[in-house]
Amino acid sequence: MKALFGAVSLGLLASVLMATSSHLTVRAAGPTLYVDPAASTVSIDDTFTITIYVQDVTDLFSYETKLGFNNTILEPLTVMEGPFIKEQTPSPQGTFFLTSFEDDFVHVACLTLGNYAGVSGSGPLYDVTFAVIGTGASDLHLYDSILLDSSVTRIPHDTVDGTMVATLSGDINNDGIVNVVDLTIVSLAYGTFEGEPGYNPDADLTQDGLVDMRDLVIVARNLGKSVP
Ligand SMILES: [Ca+2]
Ligand SMILES: [Ca+2]
Repeated sequence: MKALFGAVSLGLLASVLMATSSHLTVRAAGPTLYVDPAASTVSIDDTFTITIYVQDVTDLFSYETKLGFNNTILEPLTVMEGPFIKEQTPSPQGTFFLTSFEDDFVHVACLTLGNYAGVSGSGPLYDVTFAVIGTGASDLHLYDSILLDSSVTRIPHDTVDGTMVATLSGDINNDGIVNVVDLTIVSLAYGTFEGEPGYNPDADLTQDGLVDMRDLVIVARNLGKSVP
């Protein structure tokens, strides 16, 4: 009975691993810096946050990265150090975390204070929060990255960029402005369920199969906004 239970558990584990790996196909094994989420869709005038992770690193003592973005769409607001080194370092002095906002990239460096071992494994290095100031697509491009171990040796690694798309939420007819035309399109479909006559998937902004007040509120909240 024990053997049978083991076999079933392994089968379940294998299917869970397969389901998980399908989301990780862009990253090979080995030390990698990557942007999470890999792809985002955000409305203009909102803020959004991405996290830069390190994967499968050994003895990470310090690092430096640049994160490039399209400055007609994004404006960086804050950079926050993540827990990967900060909360796992054996150094009682902790880390020193530096950021600077340049025209079209965020420059980050972080080091362990004192002669201590680095941190191994995978985890978040830092978060960047952006204001969305325009519509369109932007790469979130990791480049000029340096990972150092505690003997000041460079750790070879891959980088995987992210992307984001900024839209004007509530602009149902896609003419670059949210106005009474968009409100009226929602109104004409108001109260309809998916599959019913009159249901308009474009008006169902929440994509929950019903056009109701929640959809109207999204348009109303963005009334007057336009693409610059
Ligand atoms: Ca419109
Ligand atoms: Ca809806």
